[in-house]
Amino acid sequence: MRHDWSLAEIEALLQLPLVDLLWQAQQVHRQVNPNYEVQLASLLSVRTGGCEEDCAYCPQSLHNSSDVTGRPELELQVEAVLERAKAAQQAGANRFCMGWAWREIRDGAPFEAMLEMVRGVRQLGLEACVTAGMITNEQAQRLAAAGLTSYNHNLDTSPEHYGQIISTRTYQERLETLDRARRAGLSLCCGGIIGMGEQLRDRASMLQVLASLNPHPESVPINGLVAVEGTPLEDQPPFEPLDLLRMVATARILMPRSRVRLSAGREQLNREAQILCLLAGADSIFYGDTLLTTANPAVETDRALLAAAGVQVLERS
Ligand code: SAM
Ligand code: DTB
Ligand code: SF4
Repeated sequence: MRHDWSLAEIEALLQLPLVDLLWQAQQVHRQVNPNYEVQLASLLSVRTGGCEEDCAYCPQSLHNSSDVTGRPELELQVEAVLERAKAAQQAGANRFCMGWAWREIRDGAPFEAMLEMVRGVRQLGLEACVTAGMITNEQAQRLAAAGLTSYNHNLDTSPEHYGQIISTRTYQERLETLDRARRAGLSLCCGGIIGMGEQLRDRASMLQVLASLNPHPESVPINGLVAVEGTPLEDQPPFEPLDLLRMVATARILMPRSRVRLSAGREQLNREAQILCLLAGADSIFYGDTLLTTANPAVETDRALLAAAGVQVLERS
């Protein structure tokens, strides 16, 4: 397990002839996941929109004119959220991820409700993941005590490209949030996005920061930008599916034991591109017809995809 990958090494991996990159990644993947088990993680937006941060990709930012109104307000609806978790479990999910469009967690009734939601999801026997912005040490500890499996906080892009994407939160603050979650004993879910105008070097640089974390994040979501109308990135050209495949394969090589999650952007990948990702190292997908605010493939479509690929669904982790 290495944490000292150089930028040059990672750039070289990302630029290998595709067949060679896939072969290397497959060897690692098959060794750590011989049954090609894929974890199904369902997402629910508990608190949608109105976020103070100015993330250029995000439809939920107050700074963007994207319309995310009309979503049910679930912040204090513990029972309604747990009903959704049960439904996700019945559909086959084994991880339930909940999102809050917040800059940071603030103490108070919505946070107490979040803790209840985490307890409830864990009682169902599901893994629970929360993504809700920056946290304090005490909040991280309370989440851990409630049984939270994992805290999601993405790097999004490289330190070098970051200034083009977000101005209201620093890269260093992100790393500090990750450190607080880690010190509270939480697993980390941390990854990023491609297709935001970054160079290959930026992709390598983001992967380098991820792989330098010790231990590696237990879960690494690789997102392709969903270019949403009303965001500054609405006119970005679509990401190249094979570039997403290269990110997945390289993440698998750099972080052999991490769960590499094929995340946003699957609606822009055909079935064959997704199967290549499952072959090259992705061992999790978001499952359910919406991500937070945008569309994800239908459950039946994903069942058919997994069957066509011949992979197994992870029953219990
Ligand atoms: N507010 C919290 C935060 O930023 O940490 C949690 C929610 S935020 C929506 C979670 C992650 O979703 C972001 O860090 C980003 O990586 C991803 N994301 C958001 N909008 C996206 C988009 N349009 N395309 C791809 N990924 C996106
Ligand atoms: C992650 O890396 N991707 C998920 C999850 N973690 C929270 C979110 C994707 C959001 C895509 C845009 C939307 O649906 O709003
Ligand atoms: Fe969106 Fe999270 Fe950024 Fe808020 S902090 S704008 S919810 S990505």
